[in-house]
Amino acid sequence: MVISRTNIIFIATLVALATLISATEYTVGDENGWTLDFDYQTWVQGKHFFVGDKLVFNYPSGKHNVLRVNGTSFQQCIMSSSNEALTSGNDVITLLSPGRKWYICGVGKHCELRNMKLVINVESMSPAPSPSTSSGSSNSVIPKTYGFLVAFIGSLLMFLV
Ligand SMILES: [Cu+2]
Repeated sequence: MVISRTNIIFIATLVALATLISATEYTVGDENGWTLDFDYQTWVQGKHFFVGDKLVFNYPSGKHNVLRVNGTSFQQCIMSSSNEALTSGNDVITLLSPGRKWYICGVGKHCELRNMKLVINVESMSPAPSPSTSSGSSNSVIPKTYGFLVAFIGSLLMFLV
């Protein structure tokens, strides 16, 4: 069987689109952003983070920063020189591997005294899209729309290439 260039492009497009759609972007603290005295422990509750998802830290540049640390540093709010700080004020972190991830603010005593610390658990795989058992839920509509879109763009490309 000969795999044509068209087929490869078609499949690659589908894979790229599927990846794009399945990745979720989480704005840490939602509209509050990355700030003082916010309860990030509660914010994390009920959320499921998967490899490929993104964390967005929003804050006024210069007021805070974002450090990825290990569990011990997280508990004690220790910043070692090896920790590279993100400082743009719109820092996007893509979750590349499963497991626990710890983030703190390295400015002043924001971690120790003002609760600027976030711990999440990244899961390795997205759950398989389940057929809409929850009837009436608006969530089930979106994947179907995207699925149609992917199929449409895919077939369009097949004709064009
Ligand atoms: Cu801070």
